Amino acid sequence: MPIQIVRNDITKMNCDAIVNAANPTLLGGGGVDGAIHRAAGPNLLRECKKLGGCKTGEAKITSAYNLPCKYVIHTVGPVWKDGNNNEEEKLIACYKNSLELAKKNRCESVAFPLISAGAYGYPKEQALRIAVSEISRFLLDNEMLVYIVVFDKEAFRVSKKLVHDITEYIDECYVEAHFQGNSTRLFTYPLEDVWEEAAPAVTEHKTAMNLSEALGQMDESFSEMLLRKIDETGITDVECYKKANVDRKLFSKIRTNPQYKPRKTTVIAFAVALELSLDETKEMLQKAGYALSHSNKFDIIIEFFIKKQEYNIFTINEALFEFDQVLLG
Ligand code: AR6
Repeated sequence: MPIQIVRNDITKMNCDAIVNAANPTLLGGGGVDGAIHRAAGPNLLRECKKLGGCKTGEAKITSAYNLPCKYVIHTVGPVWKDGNNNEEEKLIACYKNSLELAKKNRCESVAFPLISAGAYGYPKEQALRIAVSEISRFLLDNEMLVYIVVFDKEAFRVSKKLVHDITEYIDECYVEAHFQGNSTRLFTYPLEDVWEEAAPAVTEHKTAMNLSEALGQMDESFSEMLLRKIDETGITDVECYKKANVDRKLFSKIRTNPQYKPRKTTVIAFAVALELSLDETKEMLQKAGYALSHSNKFDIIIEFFIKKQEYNIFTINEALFEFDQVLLG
């Protein structure tokens, strides 16, 4: 998954480079800067002293010494005043310059903290939005695994309104599932979803027809349906897997093996990338042996977004993260 949002201490990240939210002196400080210097040991400060500081929005690279990564990329975020002092532009530059520096140093994986979202006071929601959109932009033209490391859950709050809407939708769906009696079992197994649609109050013949039609549909595998949908939608393979937040290697495995058995989150990621309707999403899931259930929070959140035709995978992942669910891609 090219962008992963994880909750961790960045000094524990085992990747090629971690990014430090530094200050213009590059001589250490509090927050993530302090944690990185403590974990790296005094040689990091020794090297930083030779760099002659760093301007806001720019980035410089050093070795990582005692840290588990190879490099530390130091960038200086803007201090938040009121949003009218080019704060956004400067924060965008931090991500852009850090990623370019990582690329120049052949890093395959990089971890970012939420730059400026601590002592520098940038509103966390906006800081996260900028991080996600700048990293996504970079990944359109580059292959890299980029982590956004969130230290505390409070730093990662999706909009209250969205949380409220999702919570309401989850409640509604649970109630609906409750009134359907045995629906938990019915919804749990993929093939029983077929029965859900085929069984009620129809003749045996009709039921058999529907079932054979449904089985007929299963002739097309997940991989075949995915490739067909990509063709129909007119997007390129690259656009599709990038939008799905899926890496190139996984996509090529799916492409070359018509019987590839993807994870459920991968199927949904592609459904979102292709902006499939809810019915098409269910069809694609079914081909991979999965279903959407109303007794499962993850599934309800996915349904919520697809029904709203909100297909930004990062927004969906932020919401899944908020509700402690596994992420897409
Ligand atoms: N791992 C991951 N994220 C962390 C960690 C950690 N170990 N520690 C804090 N964060 P901040 P800034 C999060 O204040 O706003 C320093 O003194 C934290 O929750 O570290 O860019 C520098 O020297 C927040 O979301 O950086 C500068 O003077 C995010 O990292 C100034 O602070 C950034 O918080 C820079 O301020």
